[in-house]
Amino acid sequence: MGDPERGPAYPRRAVLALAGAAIAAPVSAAPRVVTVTMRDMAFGAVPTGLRVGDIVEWVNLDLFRHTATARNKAFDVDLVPRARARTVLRQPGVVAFYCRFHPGMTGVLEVAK
Ligand SMILES: [Cu+2]
Repeated sequence: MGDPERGPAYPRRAVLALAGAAIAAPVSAAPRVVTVTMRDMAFGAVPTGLRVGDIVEWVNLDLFRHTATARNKAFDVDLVPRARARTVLRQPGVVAFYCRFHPGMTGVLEVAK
């Protein structure tokens, strides 16, 4: 009579321990990956709510080579057509960026702490 009840007790304890570990993990610290496109000679919409540690993936969907160049030199990504690359946002602040080949292409990232 004792054996059938004991059997399942061990797996159940293990499951509880795993659940506790999951709750303790710093879920809010996970960086976000957002996408900014280059298409038709323009940058696409820049997502809001960016924070330090988030990652921007620049995606060139255009027929031309473009760069995403920060005016404060925080990043400078050079992309041939169909290429993509990632930059990590390491500092808070407002960062204006442009394309070195087409200065009319501009955008702004707002990064919170
Ligand atoms: Cu360009």
